Amino acid sequence: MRPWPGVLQAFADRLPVTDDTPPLSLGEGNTPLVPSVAFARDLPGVELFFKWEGANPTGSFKDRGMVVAVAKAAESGARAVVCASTGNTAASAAAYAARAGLPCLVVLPEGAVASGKLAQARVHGAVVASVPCSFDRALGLVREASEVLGLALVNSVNPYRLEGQKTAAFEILDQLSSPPDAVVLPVGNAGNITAYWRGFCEALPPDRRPGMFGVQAEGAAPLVLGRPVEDPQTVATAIRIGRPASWEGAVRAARESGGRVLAVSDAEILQAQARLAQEEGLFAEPASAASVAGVLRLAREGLLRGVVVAVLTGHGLKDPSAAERAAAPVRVEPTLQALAALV
Ligand code: AN7
Repeated sequence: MRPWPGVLQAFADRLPVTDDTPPLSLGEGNTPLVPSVAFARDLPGVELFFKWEGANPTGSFKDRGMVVAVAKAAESGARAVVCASTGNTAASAAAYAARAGLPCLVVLPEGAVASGKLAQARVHGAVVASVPCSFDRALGLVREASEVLGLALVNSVNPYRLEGQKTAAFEILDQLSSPPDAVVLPVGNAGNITAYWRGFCEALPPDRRPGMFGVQAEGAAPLVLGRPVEDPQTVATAIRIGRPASWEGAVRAARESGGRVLAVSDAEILQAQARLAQEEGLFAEPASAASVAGVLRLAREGLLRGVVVAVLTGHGLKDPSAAERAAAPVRVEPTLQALAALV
């Protein structure tokens, strides 16, 4: 049987792979680029696609970078991997560490991680530490811990993470007949927008690169405010980050590409999430829906045209609270008549 190809296999020539890098894969990457069927009337002059990163093995884009970071950790003989996380990084680190046979320690901000992500970290056998502080402080803590305790840090400050994540840009170029005009994605710690921009810069000459538009939540928008946010708040817990580690990378991506970073409200995020689910058939988590809220906002301001890719970074099943806002099941008698009355 041929090995199931993942990011390390598909992009070996564009990643820091050596003969000693273990062939780690859960079949990550190669995610669908789904054309929008529902938003056309809101978006005159725009052709919208969704890069459906929820289709990755652990349900988020994190798998692209994590497979590289964990493979390189194993290659270097690391005794364990460690990360701080708003949830998806932890889920991905736990899964890839399990597969690589490495112990994994994840540090999560207490009470601020969606239930599905916490379940993933636990079920994959990571040691899960819940700390009563923000993500930003937890990241500071694991940065120190990785140095003092000699653990491989697999947050996106690890350069292998961004190397792996840039492969999403390569895929988008393979999936479209010509480069998109704009790419819109949610921004938390700002690793992903930095990685996409790197990918487009490696693959395209300057005049063909898309505008990069980063979307933050209004209550957690340090890049829009131009200063760190001490107590970030948003329903999109994945991007509840006040001091992005890749701050400079995000600013540079937006500036050099002719894009920008904007903020949307929690109400806009939840409405976009519901529309994605009900009109497109895509169940994305709130942070991912922020990119669609951003597309709608940018279009209203006349800032988008042509082919636009909205990155849906994570699966909605990770955070099932959306179902509680949607219509509840109706209890009916088990009869044909009762069902007929419903449709
Ligand atoms: C679904 O898991 O930071 O700007 O610790 O889970 O690269 O941080 C997650 C971030 C967007 C933001 N969408 O990406 C973590 C974490 C989803 C996310 C982001 C995250 P970055």
